[in-house]
Amino acid sequence: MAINIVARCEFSKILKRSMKWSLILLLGLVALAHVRAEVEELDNEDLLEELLDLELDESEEELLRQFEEKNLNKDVERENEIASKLAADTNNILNPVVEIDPCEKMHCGAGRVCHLEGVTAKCICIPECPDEVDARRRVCTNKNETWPSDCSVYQQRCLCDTKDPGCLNPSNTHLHIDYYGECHELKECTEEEMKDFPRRVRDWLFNVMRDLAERDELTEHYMQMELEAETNMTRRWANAAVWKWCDLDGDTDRSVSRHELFPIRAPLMSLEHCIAPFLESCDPNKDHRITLVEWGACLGLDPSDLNERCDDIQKSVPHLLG
Ligand SMILES: [Ca+2]
Ligand SMILES: [Ca+2]
Repeated sequence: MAINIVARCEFSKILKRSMKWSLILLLGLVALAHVRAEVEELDNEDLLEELLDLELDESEEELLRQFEEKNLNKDVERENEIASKLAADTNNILNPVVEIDPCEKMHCGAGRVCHLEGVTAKCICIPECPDEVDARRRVCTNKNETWPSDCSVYQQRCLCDTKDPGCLNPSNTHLHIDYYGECHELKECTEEEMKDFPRRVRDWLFNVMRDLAERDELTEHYMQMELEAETNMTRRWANAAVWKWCDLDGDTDRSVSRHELFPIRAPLMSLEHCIAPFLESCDPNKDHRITLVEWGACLGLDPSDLNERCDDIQKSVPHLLG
C-alpha cells in the first residue's frame, strides 16, 4: 500500500514534470511562432533561456502573461491600425475631400472674371461680353460715346488698365458709364421743372421704399421705418429720404459721394432730364459729398426731421438711436 502510494506520488511528480515541460515547450512554440517576425526586437535569446530554465517553475504563469501581453499588445496595435484605417475610410465617405474652387471666393470687380492658372486663381479682363441686340442695354459714357453694354465699357477699362492690345485708347482707363441708354442731347431742365422736382423725387423715393417693403426686400430696420412712413404723414418723406441716403452710402462714411450716386443717377438720366442738375444742387458746398442735411435740404425737408437711422448704426451702436 505504502509502495503503491510512493509509486503514485512518483508517477504524479513525473506527470507533473512532464506536463510542465509540455507546457513550456508549447509556450515556446507559440512564442516562437508569434515572435518570428520580430525576433531581433524581442530579445529572443533571453526568452528561450527563460523557457528552458527549470528553475523558473514559479514564473511559468508570469511568463505566460508576458507572452499574452505581448500578443495582446500586438493584437491591440493591429486592431487600432484596422480601426483607424476603417475610421479614415468612413470619414472619407462621409466627408469626402471636396475640391474647393479657388475662384469661388474671388471677387474680380466689373469687367473682370476669375480665371484659373493651374491652381492659382487670377482676375482677368472678361474675354467676351454677351452680344447685346437690345438698344436699351446701350450705355452712354463720360466721353459721350455710346457703347453696346455696361459689360463692354468695363471690359474696355480693364483692357486699358492691364495695357492689353485690346485697349482702344489709353484714356479709357477712366472710362465710366454716365447713364444708361444711347447718348443723346439731354433736354434742359427748366426753372419751373426744377422747382417741382424735389417733390417728385420725394414721392418717387417713398414709392420705391413701399414697393420694396411689399416685396419683402427691406431689412427689418427699414421695414419698421417704412411702416412708420405709412402711418405717420410727417415721417413719410423723411423716412424715405433717410433710407435712400443710407442705402446710397455704400461705404457707410456718412456721406454720399458722386460715385455713390451712380445707382440713382445713371438709370434716371435718360428718363428724368432734371436728375443731374437736381443732384448737383444737393451738394451746395461742392465738396463732392452729400451729407444727410444737404440731402434733406435739396429734397425740401426740415433737418430736424432727419435722424441718421442707417441700419448699420442700429446693428453696431444701438445706443445712438435714441
Ligand atoms: Ca459714402
Ligand atoms: Ca457737400
